[in-house]
Amino acid sequence: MLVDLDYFFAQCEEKRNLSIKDKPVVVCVYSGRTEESGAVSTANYIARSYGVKSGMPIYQAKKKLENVETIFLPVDYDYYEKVSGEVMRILRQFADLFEQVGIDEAFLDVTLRTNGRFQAAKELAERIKNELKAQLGLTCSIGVGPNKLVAKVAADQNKPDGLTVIEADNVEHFFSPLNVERLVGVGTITREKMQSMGIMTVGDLARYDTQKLMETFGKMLGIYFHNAAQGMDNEPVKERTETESLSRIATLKKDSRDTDFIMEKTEQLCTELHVAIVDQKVSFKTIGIIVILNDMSSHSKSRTLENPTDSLQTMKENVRDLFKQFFDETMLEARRVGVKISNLSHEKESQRQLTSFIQRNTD
Ligand code: TTP
Ligand code: MG
Repeated sequence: MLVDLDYFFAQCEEKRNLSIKDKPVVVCVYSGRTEESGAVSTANYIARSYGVKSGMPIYQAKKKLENVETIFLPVDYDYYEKVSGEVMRILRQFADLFEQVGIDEAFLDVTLRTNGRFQAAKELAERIKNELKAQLGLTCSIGVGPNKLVAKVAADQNKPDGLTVIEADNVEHFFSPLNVERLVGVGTITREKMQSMGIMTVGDLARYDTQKLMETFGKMLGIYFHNAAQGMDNEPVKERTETESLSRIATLKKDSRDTDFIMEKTEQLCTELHVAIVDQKVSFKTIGIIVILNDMSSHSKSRTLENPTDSLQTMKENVRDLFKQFFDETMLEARRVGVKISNLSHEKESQRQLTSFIQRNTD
């Protein structure tokens, strides 16, 4: 399934200020040249009903909303990132395999936990919607399908607050009347080109001569369009660690080279990191410390373990050792200290489930 948050940046703004919810809300990227220069990042659905869209110049949006009390706000990426983190943390719990694809979108492979049953997937999607609503007060649109492409197109079908389930047998029926630009990878230029070839709908594209598609768009894209138009897609949901490493750093209450005093602060950092890795189901193999000394010079020291682990105890022990070693080599005091883990790997749980699933189904 694909989960896509509705009018995300504007919905985040509504979340922190409920009083704007019943008004048009337009989130803007101000370029700073003049007071009104810049573009619309996104808008809530009330503003959209006046014709406001992502990418539109701000003055144009203002014109469309001329006599309407409208809330214009500047983008606040840090805040949206934070909300996004909370959303993803919830979504991840519902997936066998999880792949975030944008600030407000993620693919969830739920094949194992639903035994491949669409009815169960639909119920799961409803639970996800309820959970996001209850915990964060946010709405999303979900598409469920036999593959990523169909799930994505389905998610776009009923917005906002939609849920669209397309079973394998229904893909052709669902896809063929759609305008071609609904397909992932068909932008304005491609759409115009296709229209000039008489291809208006996905069905038209599905029936179009593959050879000619390849001649017009190149071999790779031609084949892609041909397959995509039939709803065919074999891309797996790819688990990935968003970050190669995770770190936390903090300022000490006073400059120090006392390992016990430093460990008091550092143990907190370890605990924070531990929460993050348990959450993301990752293990680390390399652990390091970061030290900024009172002469403002910055240092790091790390060691690589024999095997990956997610143990908090191991983390703390190694960090303490590293600090001891570090202060053997310097006379200065630390001002800021940090912990960094790298060489991250996903725990094998999803892998194991997948293998047993494949085995079960090929027996
Ligand atoms: P989208 O998911 O494409 O849009 P949306 O969440 O605002 O609306 P929808 O209900 O249709 O899903 O993009 C996610 C965020 O990315 C969006 O809230 C703001 C940002 N964005 C831009 O800044 N510029 C753009 O042109 C687009 C499309 C999105
Ligand atoms: Mg969205």
